Amino acid sequence: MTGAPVLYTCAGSRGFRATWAAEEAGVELELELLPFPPRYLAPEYLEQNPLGTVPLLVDGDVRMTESCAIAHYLATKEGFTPLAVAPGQPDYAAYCDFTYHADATITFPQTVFMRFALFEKDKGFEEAGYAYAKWFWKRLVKLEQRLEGRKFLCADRFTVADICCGYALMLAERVGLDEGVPEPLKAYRERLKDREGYRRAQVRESAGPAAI
Ligand SMILES: N[C@@H](CCC(=O)N[C@@H](CS)C(=O)NCC(=O)O)C(=O)O
Repeated sequence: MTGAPVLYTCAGSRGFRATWAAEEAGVELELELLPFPPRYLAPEYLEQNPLGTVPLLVDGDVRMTESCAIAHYLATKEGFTPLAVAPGQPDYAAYCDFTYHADATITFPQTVFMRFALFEKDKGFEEAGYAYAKWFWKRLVKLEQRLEGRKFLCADRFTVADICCGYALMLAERVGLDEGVPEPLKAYRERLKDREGYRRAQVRESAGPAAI
C-alpha cells in the first residue's frame, strides 16, 4: 500500500474514465484489476462494493462508485487542474453538463443494448437491444452539435468532459455500435486516442484480464 487512492476496476470498463483522468492529471492511482463481472468472478469484491459494479475508488475514508464523478475528483482533489473547469471559468456549466451527460444519457442506452443484444441474447430480448442501439445513436446529436467548430467539448481544451463522453464513443466502437456514430464524432474519438495520457492508461489497464 502506497497511500495512493485505489481504483477497483475491470480493464475497458467505465473505470477507464478514472484511469485515464489520473494519467492526464498526473495523480498517483493504484489499480486493482478484477475479472469481469466481479459479482460472479470475484464475489469477495461485494464486501468492498455491495453494488458489485466497477469502478470503485477508495481514497482514505472516501468511497466513490460513479466513473465520471471519480474522474472529476481525481482532476481536482489536489486543487483544480486544467483537466477540470472551475466555477467562474468560461464553460463551467457546459463542463458539468457534458460530464454528467456522458453516463446518464449516452452510456445508459449502450449498456441496455449490451445486456439485451450481446450478453443475454439467448433470453429473447435481442430486438429490444437493437431498439436501444437506435436510441443511443439518436442521443449523440447533442455531442455532434457541440463539436461543430470545436476541437474539445469545453473551454477550448481537453477536459474530464472529453474523457467521460469520449469513453462512450470508444465503447461504441468495441461493442459493435459504430454504424450509427457520425463521422465527425469518429474523428473526435481519434483525436482523443492520440493522447499520451490515453495510451498510458491503456497500457496500465492491459495488465488485467480483458473485460468489456
Ligand atoms: N454509473 C456507474 C455504472 C457502473 C457500472 O454499471 N459498471 C459496469 C461496468 S462498465 C458494471 O460494473 N457491470 C457489472 C455489474 O453490474 O455486475 C459508473 O459510471 O461508474
